[in-house]
Amino acid sequence: MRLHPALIILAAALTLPLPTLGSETSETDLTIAGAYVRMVPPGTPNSAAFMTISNRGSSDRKLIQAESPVARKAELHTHLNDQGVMRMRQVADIEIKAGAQTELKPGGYHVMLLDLQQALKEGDSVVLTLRFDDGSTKEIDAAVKKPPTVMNAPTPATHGAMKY
Ligand SMILES: [Cu+2]
Repeated sequence: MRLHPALIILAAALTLPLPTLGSETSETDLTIAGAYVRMVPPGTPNSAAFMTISNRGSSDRKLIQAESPVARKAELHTHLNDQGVMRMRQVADIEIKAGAQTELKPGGYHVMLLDLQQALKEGDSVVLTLRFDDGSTKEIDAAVKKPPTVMNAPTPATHGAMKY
């Protein structure tokens, strides 16, 4: 049996890797959903941002930096249970494993917004810029929301483990 030469060429072309497509998809391997910033009473110096980061790529990624125009400084934090007391601690990065997702949520990882430059009213939208270890950045809008009333999460004002 003989294949038509044109079919052979077509088959070869279909199996060729497409390098430009590969590098484009690495830009979009990370998606961010459900981003919000905790509404805080006026005069509160700090707040926090939460979201779910999904990594559809084949390599582990790390969130390494965050910034926002509403805060003088943004840090990556986690919560640790220190002998029954939940304390916040700064971390160097937040990992998002390949094919998995990492949730930033009250009581866990969060983007700490320090020294707020403006009041955060419910319904406001806050711009966050997130930088990842592959050099990519994402700019997202996070809605300002009231904290869930069901849980007794520590507020930024009781941020005992941190020095300013
Ligand atoms: Cu914090």
